[in-house]
Amino acid sequence: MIDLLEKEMKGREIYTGIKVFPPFAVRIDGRGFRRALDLLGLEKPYDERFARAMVDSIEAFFKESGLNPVFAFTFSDEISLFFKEIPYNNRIEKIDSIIPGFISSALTIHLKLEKPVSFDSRVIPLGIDDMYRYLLWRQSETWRNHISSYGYYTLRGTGLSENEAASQLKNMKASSIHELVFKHGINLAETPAWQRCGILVYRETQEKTGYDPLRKTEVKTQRAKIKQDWNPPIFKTEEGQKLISRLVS
Ligand SMILES: Nc1nc2c(ncn2[C@@H]2O[C@H](COP(=O)(O)OP(=O)(O)O)[C@@H](O)[C@H]2O)c(=O)[nH]1
Ligand SMILES: [Mg+2]
Repeated sequence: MIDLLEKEMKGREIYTGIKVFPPFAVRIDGRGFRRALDLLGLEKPYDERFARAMVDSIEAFFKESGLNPVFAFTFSDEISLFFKEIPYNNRIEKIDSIIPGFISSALTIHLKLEKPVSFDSRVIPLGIDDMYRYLLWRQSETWRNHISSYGYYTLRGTGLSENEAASQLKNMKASSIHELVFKHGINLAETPAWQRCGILVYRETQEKTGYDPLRKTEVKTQRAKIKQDWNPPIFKTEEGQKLISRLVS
């Protein structure tokens, strides 16, 4: 009886067979973070403590999740992680639940939150070459987000309501937002690089020289370290292209 029931119920788990062919990216985005972060009294539009908590959560993912992303890119409340391989038989259900679950938990710890948070998650199949183009897209979104969020909070600061600021912003060109923000004392070309270009996280192997007391010689060892790059190149430049092709290969 129970066996039959189990068989029938297992049969209802109809999405378990959906899989992705690597390589792929996973993008997660904080759910309702506008309100959630408002409650924390974070600096607007960018708060370094929040960015640090996001990046430290990614670093914890590299070190402690048992999964092996090639690298990750983050700005605002979103994270893209890139994979060439993943356990769980490449099952979408597993990927889309474990990754946002891990990051929600890590972020809760790092920000010492008192209310729960969540992330949505999607899987994006990408060829190796598409990874670069995907990154170009997310970095241009980083730049657009940077301009519009400074514009938005500058307009709010002049006394406009949320709706007024949002609708006025919609009708403004990037160059007039630059001008407006500049009049209020902020040069958008000189804000911290991570706000303009995002943050990369990846594994880096470092050569370390140690001393072997038995053989009485110097020895070189490879050590993997997680690197947080808060000043990544603009990906569409030659330098950026080189870095990304090194990371994906
Ligand atoms: N105060 C503050 N808010 C941030 C920061 N980074 C992201 N956010 C908020 O997170 C939101 C992310 O946008 P989106 O995902 O579209 O909105 P959501 O649906 O509210 O998560 C932004 O609108 C900001 O309000 C930060 O560094 N400081
Ligand atoms: Mg969000």
